[in-house]
Amino acid sequence: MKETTVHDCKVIDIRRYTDTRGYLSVVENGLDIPFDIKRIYYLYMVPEVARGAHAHKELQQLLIATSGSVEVIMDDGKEKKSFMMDRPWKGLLIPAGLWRDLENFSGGAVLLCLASEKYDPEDYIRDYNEFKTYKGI
Ligand code: T46
Repeated sequence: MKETTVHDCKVIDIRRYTDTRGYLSVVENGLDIPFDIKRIYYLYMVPEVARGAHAHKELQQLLIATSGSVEVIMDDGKEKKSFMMDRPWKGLLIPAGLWRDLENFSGGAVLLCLASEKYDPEDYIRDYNEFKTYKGI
């Protein structure tokens, strides 16, 4: 996890089915993403503030802006990469060991997160210097 870089983040196309009634997108365990989903949560009614500002030691995630748009800035301590999540069929796969900042939530944005682990406050690194030390930088 300590070796992951921003280049290990991947935007994937989420399966979608459409007909005259609109769209349906699906993420299924064992089929669409490289981890089992143990938890889901979502961010919404976010005012003009930044969220995130932490890294996870073990947690893997898939982030989907199911409505509106959100900028996700990934950081491996050496390099940053920005992902504009603005389509409900795009998912950002985030491996463990990377810092993330969530910025520029549009009005009405909903950011859905599918997570590989249950909630564990011990998995968070919330201090950037500590993160750099963790990455051996
Ligand atoms: C992440 C980004 C995208 C819980 O009690 N259980 C949970 O499963 C989660 C995710 C949060 N919480 C509590 C802990 C805090 O008191 O909810 C409060 C807000 O959490 P946090 O400040 O971590 O929120 P964000 O938006 O900065 O980060 C969250 C996730 O925590 C994080 O894993 O990657 O969304």
